[in-house]
Amino acid sequence: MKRNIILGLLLSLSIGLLGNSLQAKTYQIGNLVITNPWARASAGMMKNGAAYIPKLMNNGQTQDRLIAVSSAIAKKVELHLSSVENGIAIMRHVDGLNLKPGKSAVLRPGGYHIMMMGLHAPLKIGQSFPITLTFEKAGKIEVVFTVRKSGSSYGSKMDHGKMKHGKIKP
Ligand SMILES: [Cu+2]
Repeated sequence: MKRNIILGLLLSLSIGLLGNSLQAKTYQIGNLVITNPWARASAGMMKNGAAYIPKLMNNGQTQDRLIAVSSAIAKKVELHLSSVENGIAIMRHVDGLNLKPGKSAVLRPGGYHIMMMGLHAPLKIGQSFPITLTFEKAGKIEVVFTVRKSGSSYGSKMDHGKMKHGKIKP
């Protein structure tokens, strides 16, 4: 009888731990909430990588703006926007991303993303690394991105690696 109680306790404890690991990973700075940041695993010798934020919520009353991204993971880290022009998928460097009050923005494959050019090492599944995000009003926050398999439920089917770069501003 006593043993069953202990087993039950252990079971609920381990379920609790499992539940925690499946919970959304969130970061908050001021009125902004950043949920589940992730990066795509890089294939072989690929020197470029991309990082995404499925949900970037602005709970404030005023607009904010993501104005800079930086990390020691690669030689150069920039905010990019992918689009399709004349049937060709391209991406270009953008100055920032507006975050409207009461709305959420998304950084995803095929849209806005953080581009890492000249990775110092391949991004392997399960690894994590920091990127510092700078917002016009809320300020700076270091966020940890988890490396996931490309084509995971976090992404889309669009293959970033096959894209051509548009003009990149200095
Ligand atoms: Cu890009």
